[in-house]
Amino acid sequence: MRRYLVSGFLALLLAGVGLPAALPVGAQEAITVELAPVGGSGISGQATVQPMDGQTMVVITLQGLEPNSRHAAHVHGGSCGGSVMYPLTVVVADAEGNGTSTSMVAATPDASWWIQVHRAESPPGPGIACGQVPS
Ligand SMILES: [Cu+2]
Repeated sequence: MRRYLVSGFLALLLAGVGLPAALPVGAQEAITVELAPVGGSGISGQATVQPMDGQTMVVITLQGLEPNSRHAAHVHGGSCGGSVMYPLTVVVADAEGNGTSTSMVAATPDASWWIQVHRAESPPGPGIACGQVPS
């Protein structure tokens, strides 16, 4: 029985399951956060939240943005409308409107984290996509 569990786990690791091929030392399992449209924006995507050594790497990917646009992103506390807990790297869209951002946050994630991307860079304006880190 145990052997099956172990080999199943290895198969998941080998299959990638959205993880880097080799996790950095101290890395824990990555958490996927669905970023849903806010206010009928039509913008959605995902954030990958990867705790490692007391810090957290947050990688945001969004589709449907204006080409070559820039968007402030934050970890908000308690809800999309909560106060900013941690600023994140600005999301930059390419010519096809696909946006990415990679940040390191000096804290570990929990369900009080809501990841939100805003309409503009500065001032950020309203949220366009937001999602809660699952507990
Ligand atoms: Cu924000």
